[in-house]
Parts: sequence; structure tokens; C-alpha cells
Amino acid sequence: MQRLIYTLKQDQVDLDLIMVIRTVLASCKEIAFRVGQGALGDVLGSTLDENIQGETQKKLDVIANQLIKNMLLTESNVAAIASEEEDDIVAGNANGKYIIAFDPLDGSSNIDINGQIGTIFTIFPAVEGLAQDDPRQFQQKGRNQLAAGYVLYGPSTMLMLTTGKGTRCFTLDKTHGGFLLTDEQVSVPAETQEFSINMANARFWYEPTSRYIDDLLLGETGVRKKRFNMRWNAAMVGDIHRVLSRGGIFMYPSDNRDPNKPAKLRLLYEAYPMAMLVENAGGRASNGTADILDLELETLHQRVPVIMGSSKEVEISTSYYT
Ligand code: AFP
Repeated sequence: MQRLIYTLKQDQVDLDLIMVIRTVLASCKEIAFRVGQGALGDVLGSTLDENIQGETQKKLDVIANQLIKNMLLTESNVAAIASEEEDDIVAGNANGKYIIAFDPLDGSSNIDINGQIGTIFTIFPAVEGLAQDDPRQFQQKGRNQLAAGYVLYGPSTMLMLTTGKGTRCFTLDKTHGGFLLTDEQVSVPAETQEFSINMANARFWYEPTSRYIDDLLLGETGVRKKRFNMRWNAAMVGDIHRVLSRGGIFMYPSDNRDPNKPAKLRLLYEAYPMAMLVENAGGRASNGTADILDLELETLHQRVPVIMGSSKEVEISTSYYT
């Protein structure tokens, strides 16, 4: 089976970018080890702190953030990093070619129940002429991403990666420590009978979301004339991994639950990288009215509604919002 580095070289990825991806993955391997230790490694439970989003930080959120941050800041090619767990941009090397954003531990509520969790990351070119920690560094369109991926710490540790030439899946060989290519072209079926949304939020949804989900729930007897099944992992990495593996539609729409938080998922750390992976696997990713990759980040921790997955289903779903 092919090693990651060989695949990236075959894809003619810039060697400096390969080095940065390898550094991210080196920290993910360490996180995978810590996750595997569980209670024995004292990684379960919460800290007393809150992150910039006002969410309680889990011990593993902090450990994962520190590991990735420390490793990336030793890389000469890294100009700046942004993390879901950091208030501001952290400056790296003044001559670095790349800026990297990451959600160190997605699906925090699954940590203590031994459920699916993961690390999501994205790499953009650094903007020349701007200080490394200038907020405008990250104010780029999703289409500018050079690479995006996630590492899923499930029963096996898997890497889903794109550098813009398709989406590839690798599995961590825990005996030898390398990521090996296990699916060279991930492909999301255009049609699906599986949807993924947190139904507990139904009373807060806006009318188009309610109408679309109602139509799915009517099954064979409704306008869709087929039965839909539902899955919800409470970790976007887990839900998107299922969508990339067998198709489906994943939604976290805006709602009126909290006027200060019209949407839940973060554009930079979650929506951008997942959208790039899904599009490169033949799927679609939208905020309801525009492709996520065409949006331009305005603020570092900006949130965005998300609808992504099987292309035909995303098309049907977004037609409810126009
Ligand atoms: P964390 O960033 O706190 O780990 O939250 C995970 C997440 O942003 C995303 O991965 C899930 O899809 C979503 O939250 C789950 O949210 P619910 O609380 O509505 O299930």
C-alpha cells in the first residue's frame, strides 16, 4: 500500500507544503495515541476554562491544541496559525509560505463517551506584504485552500485529505506509524436516502429547513416518494466521514435559538475544509444560497449555515431556501 508522502509527490504537491502536512499529521499521530490511552492517560473530562466561543474546554481540546500549535510553530514554512481554541491568530515564521487553521478536537462532547472525534485542518497561502498575525491573512475565499483534511480517531485512525486533485483516504498503520493510502479516489454518490441533522433543534428552525425535513420524513407517501433514514454523530468529522464513505446529506442550518449565534459551525475551521473535501469527492457544499468555497471569511471565528453531501440532494435541499 502506498505511503502518504509518495501519493503527495505523485500529485505534484509542493515539497514545502508536503512538509507542513506531515507536521500536522505528526501531531495527529500523537493525539491518536493519547485518545487511545483514554482514562489511563488522564485525557478525559473538562478543564475549568472556556474558549473564545464561550464553550467549556475539555482536557483533550487543550492537549490537542497545544500539540498541533507547538509542532507547527517549529516549521519554517508556517507564517501563522489560527485555532478554534485560540482567541487570535498566532504568528509563526516571517518568511513562511503558508497559514494554517485547525479545529484541534472536533466533537468534544464525544470524548468522554468513547465516541468519534477528530482533528480538522486547512492550509492557505500566506498573503505577501501583510504581517503574519494580520487578521486579513485568513480573510480568503474557501477556493484559495491549498490543502484540507481531517484525521478521524475512530476504531481505526483515518486521514481524509485533498490537495485539490480528488479526495484521498489513508489509514494509520499503528505498527509502523505511517498513513497508508486505502482509497485513492473517494466518491460521494449523487443521490442518497440518508440525512443528518440535529432534530432536537426542530422548533428553532426557519421555515425552509422545516419544510425540507418534513418532506424527507414523509418518506414513500410524500413528494420525495422514498424513505429516508437519519444519523447524527454530534461530531462533524464523524458525520462527514459517513457522507464521504457512502453518501448522505449533512445539515447544520441557521436557526433562531440564540440571536448572537445565528449558525453553529465555524467557516474557517469546519465548513471550508469539509467543503473542499466534499467537492473534491464529487459532492456539493452550500450555506443555502451560495457555495461555501465561494464565501470570503470576514472574521476569524465566523459561523455559517452548512448543507453538504450528495450533489443531487444538496441541490434539492437548497432549492427550499431560494
Ligand atoms: P465542538 O467543536 O465543541 O467539538 O462541537 C462539535 C460541532 O461543532 C460539530 O462537530 C457537530 O456537528 C456539532 O458541534 C454538534 O452539535 P450539537 O450539539 O447540536 O449536536
